[in-house]
Amino acid sequence: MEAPCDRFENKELLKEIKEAMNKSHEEGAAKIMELLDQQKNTPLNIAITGESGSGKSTFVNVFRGITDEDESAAPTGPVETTKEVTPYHHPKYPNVKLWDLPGIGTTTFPADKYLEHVGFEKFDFFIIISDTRFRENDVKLAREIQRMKKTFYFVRSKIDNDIRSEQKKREFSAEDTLTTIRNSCTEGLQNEDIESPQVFLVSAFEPHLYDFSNLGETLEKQLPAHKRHTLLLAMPVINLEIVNKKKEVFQGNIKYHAALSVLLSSSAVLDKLITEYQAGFGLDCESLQKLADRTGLPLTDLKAVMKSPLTDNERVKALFTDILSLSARAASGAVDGEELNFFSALGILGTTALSCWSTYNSINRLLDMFADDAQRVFTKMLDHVTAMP
Ligand SMILES: Nc1nc2c(ncn2[C@@H]2O[C@H](COP(=O)(O)OP(=O)(O)OP(=O)(O)O)[C@@H](O)[C@H]2O)c(=O)[nH]1
Ligand SMILES: [Mg+2]
Repeated sequence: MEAPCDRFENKELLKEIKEAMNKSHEEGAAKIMELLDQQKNTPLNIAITGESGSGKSTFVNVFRGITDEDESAAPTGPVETTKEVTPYHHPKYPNVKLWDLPGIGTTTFPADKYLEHVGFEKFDFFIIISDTRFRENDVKLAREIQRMKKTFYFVRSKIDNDIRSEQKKREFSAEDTLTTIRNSCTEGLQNEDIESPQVFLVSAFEPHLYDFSNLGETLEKQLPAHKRHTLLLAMPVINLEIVNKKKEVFQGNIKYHAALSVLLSSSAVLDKLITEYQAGFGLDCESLQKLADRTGLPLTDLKAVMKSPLTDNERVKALFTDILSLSARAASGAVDGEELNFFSALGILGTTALSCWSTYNSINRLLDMFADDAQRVFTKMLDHVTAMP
């Protein structure tokens, strides 16, 4: 599998940076910034469709890590609400949009006209949601999406309801219930000539359970490399694996940030990076508050497990300066040529490369701190929700 950031391992890009570096450090820095910005602004458009009441808008909100009560939430409820094609930005990554589409049955369009109406070309993939077996409209739509050479995934929603009603039976097994639902959905779709349908059983109220993680993993694997990191950063933290993957995405860029911060000798690079890490891991004040609102876990309990200072970038930077001086001392003794190779590949040499190297180490430790916090916050949240009656 390709690494999430392999666009940046592209020799052409390294060459571009090196050429700019040969002109001047400023031009080199500007080139690195341009490429980082390009990467950050990669658009990802996800279409959420399905019949009325199936849970589309709720899914849109969960994916964006917000509650249905949030002022930017897609309206949800037992009466029909999604009537227009509506994009919802991810709160931290405006380049990521979830499009809440009216169910095909809510419109008067046949499947082909429906796809035209919603502007199918812009979507990276479709998620077709149903809270029962998939019906005629879902199948027609899937066929049409396939004809348009686009990808679709089936989400069978509200699995918590199924589990709850089955639990009342004497011979209850969650595993068997899930297998039965999964097989019935898959067979139903296969009978309608949908080849190897990808079906995920999801509860928007319990995204850490059932197939939400599998869905995320599948989307990630099947997206083109340059979109993969965009998805990973925007994904809500629903398991510890996602924390690790987000960390890997961030790690892939550290050398560029280290180079930038040295070339520009500006603390703004670090400021931005801290904000990015907090946003990606959901550790900024706003995301933590939303997590608290969603789970009923007091914000103070979440903050209590964190080691990174929450809002105060000055404190993070002070910490960083300490780490930096430690790394610099270590670097003065023990840097070998190989460790500096990636900076020389960018066209950065000599003592500047040494500075980049220690900054690189320091940012790595900073990232460790945020990733560890994200793990602790997630574990705390999970302990809380699993202890709930
Ligand atoms: N138990 C349970 N209820 C859910 C889940 N997802 C959505 N619901 C509920 O199902 C109802 C409909 O959800 P919406 O998200 O508004 O459905 P929609 O597909 O956007 O509906 P329209 O806008 O009418 O097309 C709401 O009352 C939700 O709270 C879920 O995973 N579990
Ligand atoms: Mg809706």
